[in-house]
Amino acid sequence: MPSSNPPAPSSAQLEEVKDAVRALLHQPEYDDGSAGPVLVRLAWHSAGTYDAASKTGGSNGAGMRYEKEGGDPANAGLAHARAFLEPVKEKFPWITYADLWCLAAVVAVKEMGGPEVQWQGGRTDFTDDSKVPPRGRLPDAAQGSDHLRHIFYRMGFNDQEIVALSGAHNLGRCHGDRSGFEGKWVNQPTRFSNQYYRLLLQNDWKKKKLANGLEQFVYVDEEIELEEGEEPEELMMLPTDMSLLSDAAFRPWVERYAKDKDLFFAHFAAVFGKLLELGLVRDASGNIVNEENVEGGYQS
Ligand code: HIF
Repeated sequence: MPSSNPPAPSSAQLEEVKDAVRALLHQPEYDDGSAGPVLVRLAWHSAGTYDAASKTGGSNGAGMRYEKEGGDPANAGLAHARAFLEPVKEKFPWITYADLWCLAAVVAVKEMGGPEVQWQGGRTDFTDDSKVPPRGRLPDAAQGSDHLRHIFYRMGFNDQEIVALSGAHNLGRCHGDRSGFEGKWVNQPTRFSNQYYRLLLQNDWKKKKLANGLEQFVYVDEEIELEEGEEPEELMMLPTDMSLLSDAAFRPWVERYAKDKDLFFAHFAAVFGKLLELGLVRDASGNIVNEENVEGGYQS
């Protein structure tokens, strides 16, 4: 590590960044009023390119700033998340994009009522696109449990971890102009809970073919109290979400997390923390050991 690198930030400096992220979460004009869900998705897509066999991809580098990764159709819509964070990067230029994207998700999960996810900084930013991972490593929501295992085993996760991670679909929604799927998984998509698992189990999900040819699963919640003139809103599940129910190894975890919110929170915190560390090689003092073409990194 060249000695011109800055010292690691103090916890007070990190707290300032976290405060700035907290301050931008409330976005009355955007989606369901919060930047939180799309920030969680940004962090996950930055890390979820990891391939354990070749040790490539992962949360280092912030490769989505380059067309090669940012322009991947799998990342459609994440420019919104990056734009939300740009003023924070401008105010605190010492933090790398790669660290900021992961930290913002940790702040968002907590602020939306979720658990505290362990986070460690030190990620560096690529200075060109030569180390950006190839496209095609993120999951395809139209597929089933074999595909989920193929994608998440590649990153080093097991079945329980796949189901625990999946609870993040409590948050946010699908957008026709991004993924082509439409709608939200739960009624309150800006509050972190285990509702996703309960709805999966309780409801009678019906297959629906969208005008673009994609198939998703839908349910209209009759019990929800509506304001006068309000239409009942359809909730949705992706084919990959439904595969958690039909798969004999996944389903017991869906049942446990539906019943036990504390267990889900504990397991989610652990697995999301693990996701954010994918692809990082740290030395004994926690600094990320990286080669050429990067910006950031702290003094050893
Ligand atoms: Fe998602 N996910 N995800 N996802 N995801 C979408 C939206 C969000 C998959 C597909 C989609 C995870 C796993 C998988 C979030 C967080 C996580 C969308 C809709 C699709 C299609 C995008 C759009 O149209 O805007 C698939 C196939 C996954 C493999 C199981 C993670 C576990 C659940 C890893 C995860 O953390 C979040 C948050 C959103 C909502 C984004 C928003 O803009 O509101």
